[in-house]
This record gives sequence, structure tokens and C-alpha cells, in this order.
Amino acid sequence: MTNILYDALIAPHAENAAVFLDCDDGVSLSYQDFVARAAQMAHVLQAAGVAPGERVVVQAPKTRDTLALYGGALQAGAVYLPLNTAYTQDEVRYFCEDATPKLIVCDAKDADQIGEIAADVGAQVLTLTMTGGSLSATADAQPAQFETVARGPDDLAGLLYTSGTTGRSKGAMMSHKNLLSNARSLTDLWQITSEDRLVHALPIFHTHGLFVAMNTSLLAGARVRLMAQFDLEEILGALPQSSLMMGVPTFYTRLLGDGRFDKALCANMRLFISGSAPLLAETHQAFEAHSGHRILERYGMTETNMITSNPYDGARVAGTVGHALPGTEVKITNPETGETLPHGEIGMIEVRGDNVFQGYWQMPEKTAEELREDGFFITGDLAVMEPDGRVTIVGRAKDLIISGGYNIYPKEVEDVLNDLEGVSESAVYGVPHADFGESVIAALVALPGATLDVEVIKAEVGARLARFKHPRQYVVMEALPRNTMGKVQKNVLRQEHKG
Ligand code: MLC
Ligand code: AMP
Repeated sequence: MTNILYDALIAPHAENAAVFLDCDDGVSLSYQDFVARAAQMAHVLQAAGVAPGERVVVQAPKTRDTLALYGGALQAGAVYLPLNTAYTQDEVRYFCEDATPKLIVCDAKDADQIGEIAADVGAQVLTLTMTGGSLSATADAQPAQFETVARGPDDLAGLLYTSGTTGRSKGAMMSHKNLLSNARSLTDLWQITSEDRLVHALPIFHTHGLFVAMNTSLLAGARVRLMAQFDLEEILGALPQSSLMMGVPTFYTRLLGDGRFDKALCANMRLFISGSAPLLAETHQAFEAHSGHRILERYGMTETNMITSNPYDGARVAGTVGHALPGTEVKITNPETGETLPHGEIGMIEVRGDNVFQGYWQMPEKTAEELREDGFFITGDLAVMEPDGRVTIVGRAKDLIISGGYNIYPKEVEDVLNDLEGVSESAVYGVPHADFGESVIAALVALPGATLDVEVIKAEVGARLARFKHPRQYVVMEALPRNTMGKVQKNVLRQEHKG
């Protein structure tokens, strides 16, 4: 039976004895053993009552079994729903209530709290830790072959939540076709082969680490040094044996900040790729001076997978995100009218192609706001396009902060702050940060007669929002700066606090 993503990424490796994953504990897992492990995971899913099209929520550490679970979910026709390990119980509850999974896989340390959520949504819970857990133990007892569930191009393979500028997070529905078409384009364009050895230090709960890095590696049969998290020492140690690295800009500024990072260390490297946040031109230039490599910058979004990339062979121009990927159409439009703009004018990036998602999970109105009937998705990113199609991002029409590659929607943080006792209103905004690119600041105004205790506020925010979303600085003001229309002037706040 056909299952287009599984058949392309995993099935071809059933007899491939080459190494797929080199793990932190020294274990090297072959491709064929990975295929067998994925089949065991598919049996676990089936036994847990996960029918084709049903969701599996995964908030777990990054291990070979987490990846095998992803493979097993594809083989069993399930919809894989990974969650940032930093999310709080409040956040996880929202995703589970919205997506109604049949199974939740979590870290053993969270099992009690997740158990309450699971009971409320009618899901089972299995655990996964760095060294084991009930998922792994259950999988051990399963057969190493599984009859692949048929899935067509439009069937869902993944559901990835992304926050929005208004209201709660939305689940982006990714089909088999969306993921496979993008993996194929990227593997071709970046010339990834079974000779490649990838340094994989990204989390596997987002598009970048899971779909861009893992799907291309699987498609090409590349060897992956799977690191549980970003660790500078581990990366410096792995580079001499590696050929490929994918990272967010923070990875590259951190490498540059280490005196040991030099050309000799990168002698075996073929390609460094950056994305998820803007790479400063100065980082691009300093990186070339230190390593002899011009970073290849690409641009994408959860909803669309990758959209543009600098060329592999042609000019990798610092500060630009390159050209539309093959099979992907990009246009720059007037944000008010949707009309296509002439080259050189700043407008909204819109994108269409097999890479573009199927819409937001159970949110037809939100889908209609961002995905046009003719198939173009409105990204919220502002850019100019040159006559040869090269795109340069110049800003965002959406109120979004990107810190170390993680998205923080000010509205979500402001909603939490505005709810707190004594707070009249708040404004959350980003300022430049040397390590994370941007960092979060909150301006607060107290209700008449109230006194705000920032320590209390921090504790309340801590209980509700993932750590990376927390304001790193609070400023208590008499009033927020507003323009004549009454709109809060975040640019004024940014100017005042950018130091
Ligand atoms: C960690 N912290 C962060 C943070 N990451 N705070 C703000 N922004 C972040 N990104 C917090 C920690 O909780 C900790 O809090 C403190 O910062 C210091 O942690 P650290 O040890 O320095 O952080 P580290 O673990 O090294 O993580 C930094 C990082 C990580 C950059 C390696 O954030 C990361 O892996 N980012 C990649 C994100 C990613 O994959 N994005 C792709 C999205 S997909 P405390 O308690 O100590 O103060 C997408 C589409 C596309 O965007 O185009 O790809
Ligand atoms: P996410 O919603 O997490 O998928 O983040 C997608 C957003 O990240 C995009 O809409 C862009 O704003 C931003 N982004 C991704 N890659 C780049 C890049 N190379 N340069 C600038 N911004 C980027």
C-alpha cells in the first residue's frame, strides 16, 4: 500500500546497514535498525488505539526513540504533533484540548500532570526519557515489522502549533505532500547525499529541526550526529567529522564567539545553513572570515515549510534569503490590496506551492484570513524582490519577536500580564540582543492606586508561559506612548530601551 512520506523517507532503508544516528550516549543506530524501531513504535500506536488520522502529542526529550516515534507515526498513518519541551502545563492543556490526541508521550517527570490532561481529553499516556520510559519498554516487546497504513498526498502527517498575533495558537495542518515536496526540493538544492554527515543540534519539535533537517537526511540517507540540545563543546568536537550543519543564527554567533572556531576545524565541512530568524550581514561576513564558509541562508515558516533559499552554487548574498524554491511561487504584494508590486518595492511575501499547508486545524475563519482561495499564503513578512527573483526580508507586518529562533507573540504575553492583579495595561516588544537576536521587554502600567511588584509578576508569568517567552526586563510606566489614533507606539518603546 502507498504511504507517500513513509515510502520515500523510511521504507527504502529497510536493508540499509549504514549508520543513521550517532547519539550522545555513544550508540550508533543503523538505518535498518531505525526502520525496525519505527515499526515497533507503529505497533505501540496501534495498540494505544491511535487510528489513521488521529493525533499523537509528543512533548519529550530528543532521543533516537523520539525520532523512531515520528517514523512510527508516519507508518501507522497517525498525525504527529510535537510540542516544545519548555511549554507549561497550561500551554500543553490548550494544545491537547484543541487537538484531542489519542496518545500523549511525555517526559516521565511530567507524567502526573500530563496524566490529568490526558484523562480530560480521553488520551493514554506513555513516557520517554533520555534513557528509557514506558514507550520504549512497550516498543521493545513489539514485532519489528508493521503493515504500513496507506496515506495519500493530502492526508495529514503533522500538526504544528504556531501562535498568532490575535488570540490563541493555531494548529498548522501539514500533509504528506507538503512535507515530501519540500524535503525533495531542499535535498536537491543543497545537494545532500548519503556521503553527508549532519550536525543536528536543533530541537525536533519545530519545522527546522524535524522537517528540514530530519526529512532531508532520511531522504538522502545521510548520517546524523544527533545532539540532545545545543552544546558548543559537542559541536566543536563534531565539526571535523561532519560535512553539514543547520542552525538558527544564534548557533553561528555562538560558534564565532569561541576562539577555537577556525578554518582547520571546518576543513571537512561542505555547507552551513541558517534560518528561522534573520542572519545579520555582519555575522555572515565574520563567519566567512573565521571559517572560510559562506553561510547559506534560507527562509521559511511552519505553515509553508521552506519558501526561499540562497543558491548552492551561485552567490550567497548576505542579508538576503535567495530565490523561491523550485515548485514554489513567491510574489510581493501590496498588503492592503493584494496586488503584485513591481520589483524593488516593499510589500508582503505571499507564497503558493505544494509546500503550503492545508489550513489551521478546526479554524476555517483563521485559515481564510491567511490562505487565499487561489492558494497563496500571506506570510506576514515584508520584503523586496529583485528582477532576478532574489528576496530580501526587510521587516514584519505581524507583531512577532523571534528570540534564538523561537517565536514569541507579544499579544500572548500581554494577555497574561493584563490579567494580573493591579495591571491596567501592558506592551510587550523586542529589542536587539547579541545572543538571541531579539529579547523581550514588557512595559506595564498600574491601575490607579495599585503598586506593581515585579517579582510577583515574574512568578505569575512563570507559571503560565514557557520560559523563553518571559520578558527579560519589566519597565513600569505612568502611561504607554500612543499615537493620535490611540495605538501603542512600540517603536518609541523600542527606541527608549534598546540598550
Ligand atoms: C533558551 N532560553 C531562551 C531561548 N532558549 N530564551 C529566549 N529565547 C530562546 N530561544 C532560555 C533558557 O530557558 C534559559 O533560561 C536561558 O534562556 C539561557 O539558556 P541557554 O542555555 O543559553 O539556552 P540554550 O539551551 O543554549 O538555547 C538557546 C538555543 C535554543 C538558541 C540553542 O533556543 C534553540 O535551540 N533554538 C532553536 C529554535 C528553533 O529550532 N527554531 C526553529 C523554529 S521553525 P534561564 O532560566 O536560565 O534564564 C521556524 C521555521 C523556519 O522558525 O524557518 O525554520
Ligand atoms: P515560525 O512561525 O516559527 O515558523 O517562524 C516563521 C517566521 O520566521 C517567518 O515568518 C519569518 O518571520 C521568520 N524567518 C524564518 N527564516 C527567516 C530568515 N532567514 N530571515 C528572516 N526571518 C526568517
